[in-house]
Amino acid sequence: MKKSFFGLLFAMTGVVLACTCHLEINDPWLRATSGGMTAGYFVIKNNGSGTKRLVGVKFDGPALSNVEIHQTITDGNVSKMVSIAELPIEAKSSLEFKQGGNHVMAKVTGVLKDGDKIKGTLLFKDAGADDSKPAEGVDIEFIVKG
Ligand SMILES: [Cu+2]
Repeated sequence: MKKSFFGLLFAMTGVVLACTCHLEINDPWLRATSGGMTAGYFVIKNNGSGTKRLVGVKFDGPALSNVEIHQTITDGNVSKMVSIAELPIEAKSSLEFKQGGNHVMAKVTGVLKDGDKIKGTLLFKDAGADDSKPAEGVDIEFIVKG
């Protein structure tokens, strides 16, 4: 059952990547747009034994800039986005970036159209690690949808 689920996921996205840091990034995608801003989504799975922190996101190439990690906060009927420096992913758990929740926001130069692929890197640090230590990068490929 589990195997066929991941088989399906792989068939859908073609992108299920793992690294030696025990992190798995599934289904990374970006919203298609003809300019302005876009939002990026993915699911981070921490298969390791310690908490990891997502501390940043980078995109290759000039199309996306001003990248921020956003959280959506709902107060009564009003939703707003706030920029957040980092998010923890506890050991043996997942953190989902999804519409109406956590997302990566970036300024778009040019057009992002359905089916485009954009490479990027998620940057992680161990919980409690010295902040002067460099982040660990996990390279992924976002697929543009919309
Ligand atoms: Cu946002």
